[in-house]
Amino acid sequence: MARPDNDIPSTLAFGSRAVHAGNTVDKGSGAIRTPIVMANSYALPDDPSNVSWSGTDIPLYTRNSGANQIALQEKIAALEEAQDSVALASGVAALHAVFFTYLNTGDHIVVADVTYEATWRLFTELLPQKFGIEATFVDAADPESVRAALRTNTRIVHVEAIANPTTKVTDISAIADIAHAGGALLSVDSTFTPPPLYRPITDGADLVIHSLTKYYNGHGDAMGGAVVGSRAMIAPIKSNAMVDVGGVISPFNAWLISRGAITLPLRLTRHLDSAQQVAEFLEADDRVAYVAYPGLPSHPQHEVAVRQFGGRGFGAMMAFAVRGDSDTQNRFVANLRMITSAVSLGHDESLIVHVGTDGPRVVAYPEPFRTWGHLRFSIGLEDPADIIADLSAALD
Ligand code: PYR
Repeated sequence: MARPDNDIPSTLAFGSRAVHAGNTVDKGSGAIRTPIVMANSYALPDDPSNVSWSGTDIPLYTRNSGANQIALQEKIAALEEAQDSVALASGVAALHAVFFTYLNTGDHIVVADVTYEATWRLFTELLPQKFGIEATFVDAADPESVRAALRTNTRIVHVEAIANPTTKVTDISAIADIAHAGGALLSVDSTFTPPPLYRPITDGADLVIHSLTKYYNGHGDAMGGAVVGSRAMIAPIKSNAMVDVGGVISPFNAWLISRGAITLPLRLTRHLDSAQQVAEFLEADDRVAYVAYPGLPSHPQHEVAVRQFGGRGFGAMMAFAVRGDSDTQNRFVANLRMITSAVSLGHDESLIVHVGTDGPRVVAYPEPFRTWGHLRFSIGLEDPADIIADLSAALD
């Protein structure tokens, strides 16, 4: 039998790894695709005395590991050019896994001032109030403000490569140098910038977090999250978040996301091309107040984005506002005919959310990001001409 195990050469190009990594020929049936294994338990060896009940590398019990989790973890590690990854129930489960594993009561963390809403709440409510972990929010687009915020007890610097929802860009290699010089780890939420667009590990990140619900899966029908890093960094997260806390991904969702990830490079090419076209259309239209998209020279961190993403693209997320007040934004969204108003991103279909400009989180953003972000737009896989036509008609 050719290729009985997952022994694909590490020299394969990204697109080939997306197809083959993590997929094995099923020894029982001979099927050439890893089957969906909906089993809680796996047969123990004849002599189980050497089995580690808290181990995570052999299929034992779905809370420790399982065929589909292992397959997905192998695929993600191969695509991120990392030694290992851990797949969990959601992106938020992955965020918690990092912070609960690597922070202790009394520790300090430096967090970017523009982050995913659940990250913001984690550091303004749960971690300080219940666990005595203090966060300092800084403008991570200014590496010197990260340096200035470091303390002797700072354990982690946490940023997003492109920030949710305003598209602020962080210079990951600059922040990695600063965090490491200060004795801290760098964790990067790279959900807006999946590979092959970007791999923060290659710029010095210690831990990379993805909501797999988004581009990795890509079809809006399965939730998952992952943390990526070295074997030594991921092993304690596996035993903590999976075995001890139980935040595992279901086998079916792991299988769906593994299947979605096969077409990640193809989908991403389309997402990125369309996003650039849509951003240019919006910026040129007088009915639009502003567009924040890292691929536009008007974006404050455009130069950083050009260097960091190496010309491969600038993501497929943007924030913009129609000229007018909050009701105008709502009317515009209601007038859209093809584009759906819903949370989440990176799906096959375009999704728009009116996130508003008030509320404690947005008020804490520095300018210009405070007033950027009325409408967060995830550009989908529809024909870009149809996306532009829908936007244009709704602007009338
Ligand atoms: C978002 O819309 O940003 C989510 O992750 C749900």
